[in-house]
Amino acid sequence: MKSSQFLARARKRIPGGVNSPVRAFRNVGGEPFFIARAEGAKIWDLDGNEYLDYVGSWGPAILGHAPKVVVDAVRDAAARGLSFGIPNPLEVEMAELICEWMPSIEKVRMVNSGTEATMSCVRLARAFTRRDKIVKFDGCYHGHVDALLVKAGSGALTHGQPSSAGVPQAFVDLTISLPFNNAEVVRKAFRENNSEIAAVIVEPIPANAGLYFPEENFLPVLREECERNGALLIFDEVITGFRVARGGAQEVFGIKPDLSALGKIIGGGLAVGAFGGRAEIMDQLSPNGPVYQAGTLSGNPLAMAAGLAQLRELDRINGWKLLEELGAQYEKLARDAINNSNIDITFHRLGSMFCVFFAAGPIVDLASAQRSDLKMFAKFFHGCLKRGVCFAPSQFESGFISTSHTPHDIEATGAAVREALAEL
Ligand code: KE4
Repeated sequence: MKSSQFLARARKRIPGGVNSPVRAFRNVGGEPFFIARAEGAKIWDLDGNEYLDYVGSWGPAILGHAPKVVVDAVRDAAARGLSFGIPNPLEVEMAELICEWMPSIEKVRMVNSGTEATMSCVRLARAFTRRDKIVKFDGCYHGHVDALLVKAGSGALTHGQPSSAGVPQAFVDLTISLPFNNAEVVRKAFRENNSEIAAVIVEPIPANAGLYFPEENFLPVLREECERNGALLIFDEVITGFRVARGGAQEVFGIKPDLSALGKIIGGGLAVGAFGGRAEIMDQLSPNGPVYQAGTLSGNPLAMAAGLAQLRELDRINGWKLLEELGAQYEKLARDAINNSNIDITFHRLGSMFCVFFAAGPIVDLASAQRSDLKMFAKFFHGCLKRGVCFAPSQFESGFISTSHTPHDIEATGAAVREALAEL
């Protein structure tokens, strides 16, 4: 069966035909294709098309698709049992690796998605501080947690519902969403709410309204203000963790959060999240403390085997160095194509993450990202797709290069981008 036939069937039994909204192509038009298989930097759809893939499963595929070390590890683990609900050695090895690579994390608990990770961080912070209010930033996306679906990014923004229906006003009232990169507004929020703010949660490098960066003083001000007011600083590193550096964004910026949320890469493509931080905070969790949090499949051996294999391979090949080289090569080609196009475009890249905004810069927050011309982006997306390059089907996402991409793949991508821009 072809993609269109599966899509017709899917729409009958799955809302929008997809199990996650951003896959629906609503922001770019057209119909999503269905994957037949994926390997390395490439994906093939049911209709016989081959693409160079920069969605990368939205971050997990940092080694590319079906890396041998990960597939072998999953196969070996599966032969010994799929899930036990009884402690297994691999979850200890994963906890030790995370704590070694991210020293701000003294204790960590595995969960099954980034959403569970951020949700658990919020509950823990509220219990530890005995406060209720949470500060987040417009356009940052932390999963579909009720408390955080306020002016959220990613699919919520893509589909025009940054503040979701179904979240009680009482929850919204406890969430303060501020513009990113505005230190004065953060200070003001603490002055106005200081004894009530439990935590500030932030994507240290926002990647869910497109990709943009913290200005020099911004993250340090968050750290200072939380310290001064007895609130916790939560870094949502579900995307940036182990991607932008071995120790994530907290290593890049030299800032120690009180709690971190992780996901994506640590699962090697299987469903995994994790949250961790200072032991005195984490020990508030059941069974040691009064904060309940649990999960049938948390730390299951398959997901642990996949994540450990991926992280260890990334370290063995010093993947971050290769990703920087490939990213720099792509940036040069993309900037040449953009300069050649005479279109208002802002290109952002950090390591293997990149984004093409169809708007003049500077782009430093959600408001500036929303100046982007979504119609132009849609044409660009399809122009690249028909040339065999698959970017994220939304202006408000980031692209991901993997260690499986080759310099030749990057050259071909640069050529497709140049032609797609010339066609606009
Ligand atoms: P999950 O619950 O989707 O595993 O993770 C939620 C999450 C938390 N924090 C950050 C910074 C995230 O980016 C995400 C999820 N990312 C989106 C794409 N930007 C997932 C793609 C999707 O929703 O289908």
